[in-house]
Amino acid sequence: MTSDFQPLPGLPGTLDLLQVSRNDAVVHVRLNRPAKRNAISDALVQQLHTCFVNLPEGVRAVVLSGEGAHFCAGLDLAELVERDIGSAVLHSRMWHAAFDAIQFGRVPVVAVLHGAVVGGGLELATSCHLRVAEDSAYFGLPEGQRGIFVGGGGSARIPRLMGVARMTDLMLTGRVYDADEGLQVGLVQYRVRDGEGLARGIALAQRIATNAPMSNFAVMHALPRIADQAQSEGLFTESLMAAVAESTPDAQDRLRAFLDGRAGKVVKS
Ligand code: 1HE
Repeated sequence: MTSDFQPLPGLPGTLDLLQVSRNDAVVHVRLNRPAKRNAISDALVQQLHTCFVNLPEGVRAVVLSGEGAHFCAGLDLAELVERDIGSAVLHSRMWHAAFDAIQFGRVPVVAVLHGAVVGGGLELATSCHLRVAEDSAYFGLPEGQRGIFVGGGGSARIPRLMGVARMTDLMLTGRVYDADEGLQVGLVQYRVRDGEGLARGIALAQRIATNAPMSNFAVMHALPRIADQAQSEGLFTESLMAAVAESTPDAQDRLRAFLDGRAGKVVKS
């Protein structure tokens, strides 16, 4: 936890596999199972779900990171017991529910990635809205080697970022991308040095938290759906979403502030 962040009380249930802290409008969720490289057990996936569906009022953005030397080693292979087909489907659906609560939840989530971001760990990272990679981060999908398939939404989310051909390569050959390759193929949007990821993630989250909530909602919920629609339907959805956003008092205040010279200009960063 960074010094400005305080433990966030009041979330339901036991969240012993997460460290959850808050500083004003930003919540920091840290995977906290370093002895197992933050491998995602059933308990951890359920705790992620509980955490993200119960974010308190006033939270505007989340940073997600991992404790220890790695962001996340993926599915807890020790729990990969023999399941009948029905239970296996439900197990995957449990992951989908948790990661949907992140992607289509209340607020944008910035993932800060270091070390292994593999298998289900990459599925988790790609359910977030922005990804910051430190030098040490690397990305792989060892499911092929383990004799299984992705089950946490990876087949839907990862190709949307880097394409089916690249995902096929990672899964068939065990190829691993380093942090620079992750940036190059579109898996991550920001690259920083080791140890700088959290500060960058928090700075991004604080910036995101200043946006109008309805604009953030539109980006999170409308943008990916429009990308999945045919152009005609997409344009119609866009018009509806634009009208909703424009009609909020927040939008009207912000537009007035610009016209009155009280709002910042767009400048080169
Ligand atoms: C684990 C897991 C795990 C570590 N499940 N226990 N994921 C994988 O195939 C990745 C498997 N893990 C690794 O390749 C390596 O552990 C790492 C590169 C991530 C880290 O290496 P290292 O040297 O830092 O740690 P380690 O010594 O390998 O592991 C430390 C402990 O964590 C050790 O347990 P210990 O009791 O012997 O100390 C490991 O067994 C344990 N551990 N990773 C269980 N994944 C919804 S479908 C998703 C499908 C997938 O995610 S498939 C990919 C699974």
